[in-house]
Amino acid sequence: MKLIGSLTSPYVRKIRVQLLEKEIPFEFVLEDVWQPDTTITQFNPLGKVPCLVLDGGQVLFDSTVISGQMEYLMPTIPLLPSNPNARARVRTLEVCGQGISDAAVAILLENRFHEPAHVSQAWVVRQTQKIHHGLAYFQHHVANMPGNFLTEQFSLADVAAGCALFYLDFRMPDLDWRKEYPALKDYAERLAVRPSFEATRPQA
Ligand SMILES: N[C@@H](CCC(=O)N[C@@H](CS)C(=O)NCC(=O)O)C(=O)O
Repeated sequence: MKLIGSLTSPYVRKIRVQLLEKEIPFEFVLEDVWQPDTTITQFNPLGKVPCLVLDGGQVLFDSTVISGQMEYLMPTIPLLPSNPNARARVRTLEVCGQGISDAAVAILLENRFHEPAHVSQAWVVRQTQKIHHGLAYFQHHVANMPGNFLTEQFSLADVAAGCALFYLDFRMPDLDWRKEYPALKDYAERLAVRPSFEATRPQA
């Protein structure tokens, strides 16, 4: 099985963390989708990573599709509960993590593709609000959970949340989210020491 991605993408990291947590071996193939000679569209017509090439040759893209299919194909060390309601709760939290990453990426690209004078502040504010609302939602869940995670046990929700929180550290350090969301600070410390997160820290 081959995972195509970059060392900085929060979406790629989500799949790397998931596969490490599940102890599934995979080949990691680096691809810079921003280079003109990228061949990524051979795998994903949308030109995005992650893409997962299964041993039989089938290609999956979009990290949420990949994460769900990995749980289905490799049910040992599950990161999703079997109860349908509990499962939907975890997947909704996973998408919240995804959305925080989406908002941070949208801000990054707004700044990357515009001269400073043409950056839309209204757009940046809108995306920043999504980040804050997502963080508040996570904080609410962590604060109401007697264990250490967003739900009863470590799951895809925590994988996505960790990838989003650490992506904010990496790309938006000035946001300083730990000050405003102290319960998430402790939560992130618990996630950061997991070998799966340690092994996948983003590198510029
Ligand atoms: N919803 C997608 C988002 C993937 C995504 O946006 N990946 C970025 C890397 S961080 C990318 O490849 N961007 C290239 C582009 O937008 O053209 C997922 O969850 O996999």
